[in-house]
Amino acid sequence: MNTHAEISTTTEDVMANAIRALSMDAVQAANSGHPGAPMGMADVATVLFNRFMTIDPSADNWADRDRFVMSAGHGSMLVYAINHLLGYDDMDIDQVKNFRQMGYRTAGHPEYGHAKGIETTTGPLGQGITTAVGMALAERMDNARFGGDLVDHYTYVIAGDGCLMEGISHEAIDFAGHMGLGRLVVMWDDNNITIDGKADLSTSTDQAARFAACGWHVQAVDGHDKEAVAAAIEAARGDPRPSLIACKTIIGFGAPNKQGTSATHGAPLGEDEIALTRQALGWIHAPFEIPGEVYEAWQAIAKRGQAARNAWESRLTSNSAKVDFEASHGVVDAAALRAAMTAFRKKMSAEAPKVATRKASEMVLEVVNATLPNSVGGSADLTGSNNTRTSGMTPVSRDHFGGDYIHYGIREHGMAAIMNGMALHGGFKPYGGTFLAFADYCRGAIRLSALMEVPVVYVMTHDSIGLGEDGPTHQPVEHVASLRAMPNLNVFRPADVVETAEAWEIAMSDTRTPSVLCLSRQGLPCVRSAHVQENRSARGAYVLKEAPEKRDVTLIATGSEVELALNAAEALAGEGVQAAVVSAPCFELFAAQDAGYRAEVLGQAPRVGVEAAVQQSWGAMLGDNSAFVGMTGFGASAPAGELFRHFGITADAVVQAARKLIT
Ligand SMILES: Cc1ncc(C[n+]2csc(CCOP(=O)(O)OP(=O)(O)O)c2C)c(N)n1
Repeated sequence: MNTHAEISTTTEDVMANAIRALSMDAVQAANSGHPGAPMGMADVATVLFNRFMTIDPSADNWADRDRFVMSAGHGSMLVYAINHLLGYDDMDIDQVKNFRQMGYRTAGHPEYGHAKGIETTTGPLGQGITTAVGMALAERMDNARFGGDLVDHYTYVIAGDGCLMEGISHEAIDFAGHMGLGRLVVMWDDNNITIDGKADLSTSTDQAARFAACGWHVQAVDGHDKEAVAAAIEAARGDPRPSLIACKTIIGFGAPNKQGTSATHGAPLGEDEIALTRQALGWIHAPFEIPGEVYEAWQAIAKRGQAARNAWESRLTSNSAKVDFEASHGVVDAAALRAAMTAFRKKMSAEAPKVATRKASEMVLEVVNATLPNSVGGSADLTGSNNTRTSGMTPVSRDHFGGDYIHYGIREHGMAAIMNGMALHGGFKPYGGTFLAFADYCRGAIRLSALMEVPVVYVMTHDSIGLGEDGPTHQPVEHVASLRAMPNLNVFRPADVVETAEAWEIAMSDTRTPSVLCLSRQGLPCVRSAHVQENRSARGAYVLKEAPEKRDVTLIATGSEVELALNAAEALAGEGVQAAVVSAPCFELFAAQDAGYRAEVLGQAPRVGVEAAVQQSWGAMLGDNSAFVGMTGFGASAPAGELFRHFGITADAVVQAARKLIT
């Protein structure tokens, strides 16, 4: 491994100043952005990359690269400057000059998928450090499966005061310490500045003591003393615990009148201050002009990484687990999953069990987990309620990274971000559970799953007042609608065991869209007892029961209310009313169907929607001549059957609503 012995600090000073210059000039050109953090952390980042990082910009997805996460995402120019200097082929100087402009990769905050070398989207403070915990966990788990010849890398994070103040950071550091994630190194930009002024306006936490209490290795250094920083990173790498390095820095380092103040945090320095900064740093070059020898110094890092990757490729070629390694880091074997799920559905349709969809989900997962070797389950301390652990799964622990089930503890937000990190790292297909009512606790990270197009699966059980006695704190009412409001998120609410299997097949095969499965606590009859090859849920909604003659009304329902709609249709038939029943397990997939299919399913007749939740999100399903049977406020604490009657979500209510519409 590279050592720091032969590195000239003079060169590193200039390398760091190149980050500073690009950052202040790009922010000035954009007339917006955050120069302070990149200028303050330029020395730390330079030492990290120059002496420790092993990455190959010509193979940005190389599985065994070190991961770097800029958790303080507002300091995005640090990432763009470094990636430009390293020579990533999609980060030319034009990208830097057009920081924050439409059509360029240099977005306001680093966005995964926009440019190479961005390991995760950051900006919402606290997400990066927690996502990095997921990456560091995945590294150890992958290492346990394939050994150090193929998996042997570090996850480095730069986090600011903001990241450490966010609540999610505590979930992250507690979990990482408990798991003993020794390959995780967090460099805290300890500059005591946030937006409103000094960080100590709003915090008095002894961060070193907090991290130490969570089982971390903790050091503090002057973040502008490169040898001290290097020694600390060296020690961090050698310690079996996750490491915090508190780097005392000056925000906006180099700007003579503004450094050390919140004025540098999130505004251009201004032409005059920039001119003075150039003088102070001894940086004589024009904006966006980088001397050849500075590029050379940075690109030596890339060359070193390329050599390391070539050596790794040779090791992979001769490794007996090559095929398995590549399969686990590739996309899910959708054909195998489809075959297994189709056989399972056929069996279920024949047996037609009445089970809660959370139980159905467990039955499905037995097959999913047997079919996909790299699925990793978990729950935020609700394993027995979420039914997420299947037979043969073993818990992951600091002594057993070979496990495949994660006890995330009571850390829903952390769980969601950690799953993002595992999925981004590669090698694993994570799913994790909690109660649907606590989806809001995960929301910040679910939003990043959706934005990054990371297809993790959220198992959200106890999906309505149907959970009964736990009462309104635990009864989701607005959650399904609010999740449906999120772009690029598939929200499934399956009606029975067959739809649950269909939902899982779609969720686990997807390569770009995360899924939330909303599952019932209460038992639900099998409404799909006639087997068909087709995965009907893939079209989002479908006619479950057509009216024998021309439709008078279409009843549209999801999840537990499909049973009610079927009963209502039968009652209406007794009165000579022609009612069709549409099951709509996934509104998003339905919206993606062609207009002809949607019109055929929804029909011309008046429509009644039924869902034990608020009406919002039903607009496109219902149209004008329609009614909705659902919730209008919070639930209550009582047995489930009583609650459905109390809130008027019954087959009888559906019948009445239909009658009213058609007379
Ligand atoms: C969840 C979240 N809340 C608020 C913000 C807005 N915000 C961006 S940076 C920042 C202050 C961060 O302070 P610090 O981490 O110390 O960064 P520095 O001032 O050192 O650059 C805030 C509040 C955000 N990006 N994310």
